[in-house]
Amino acid sequence: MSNYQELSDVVIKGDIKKVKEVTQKLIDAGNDPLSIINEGLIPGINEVGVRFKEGDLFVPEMMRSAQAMKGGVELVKPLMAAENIPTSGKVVIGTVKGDLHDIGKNLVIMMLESSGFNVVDLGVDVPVDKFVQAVKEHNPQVVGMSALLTTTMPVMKAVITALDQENLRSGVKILIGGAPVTPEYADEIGADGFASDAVVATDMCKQVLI
Ligand code: B1M
Repeated sequence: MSNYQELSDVVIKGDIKKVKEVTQKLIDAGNDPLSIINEGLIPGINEVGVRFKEGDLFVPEMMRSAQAMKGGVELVKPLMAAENIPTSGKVVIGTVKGDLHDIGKNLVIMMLESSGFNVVDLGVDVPVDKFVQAVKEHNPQVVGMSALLTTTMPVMKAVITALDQENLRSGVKILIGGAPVTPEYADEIGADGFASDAVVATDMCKQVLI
C-alpha cells in the first residue's frame, strides 16, 4: 500500500523508478492528482533542499531527486489536463536569467494549462529582453516570473523596469513566484502580485480575466 510519505521518501532518495511506481500506485488507488503533487512530491523535494542546506546532500543528489520528481509529475500531468476548461487567457512565463530551476514553473504551467490558459513557456535562464520581446509578440494578459535564488530575484525587477520603459505595462499584469520570493518583495519591485503556489497562481490569473 503506497502513501504520500513513501512518495516523499523515494523523491528524497532520487529513485526515479520507485517514484514512478509509487506515483502510479497512488493514481490507481484514486488519489487526487493535486494531492499527489502537494502532499507527496513537493514535501520530498523540499526535504532535499533542507538536507542540501545542512550539507547532508550535494548537487548531484539534488539533481537526481529533481529528475525523479519530474518522473512523477509526468505521470500526473495527463490527469490534470483532463479537467480542461477553455479560457481566452494568455500567460507568458519563464524562470529569470541566471536561474535554472524549473520544477515550480512547470507545475504552474501545468495548472494553468489544465484550467484552459494558453501558456507561452520561455523556459529557464530567460534574459530581460526575451520577456520584453515575448510581451510584444504574444500580447498576454499575464507575465509570470519564477526565481529560486536570492541572487536572481533582482532580474524580476529589471524585467518590470524594462516593460515600464517600453510602455508595455497597460493590459499586462505581472505575477511573480518562487521559494525565496515574498509578497513584500512583489510590492517593492512593482509587481502586480505574488503567488505562493501553482493553485494560487492560477486563481490570480483567472481573476485578471474577470
Ligand atoms: Co537548487 N537551490 N541550486 N537546484 N534547489 C534551492 C533553490 C536552495 C534553496 C537549496 C538550499 O540551499 N536549501 C538554494 C538557493 C539558496 C538561495 O538562493 N537562497 C539552491 C542552490 C544554492 C542551488 C545551486 C546554486 C547549487 C550549486 O550549484 N551549488 C544551483 C543553482 C543553479 C542555477 O539555477 N543557476 C542549484 C541547482 C539545482 C538543481 C539543478 C540540482 C535542482 C533544480 C532542477 C530543476 O528545477 N530542473 C535544484 C533543486 C531541485 C532545488 C530545491 C531542492 C527544490 C526546488 C524545487 O523544485 N522546489 C531548492 C530547495 C527548495 O526550494 N526547497 C533548491 C519544488 C517546487 C514545486 O517549488 O520552485 O518553490 P518552487 O515552486 C512553487 C512556488 O514557489 C510557486 O509555485 C510552485 C508550485 O507550487 N512558484 C510560482 C514558482 N515559480 C512561480 C512563478 C509564478 C507563480 C508561482 O509565476 C506566476
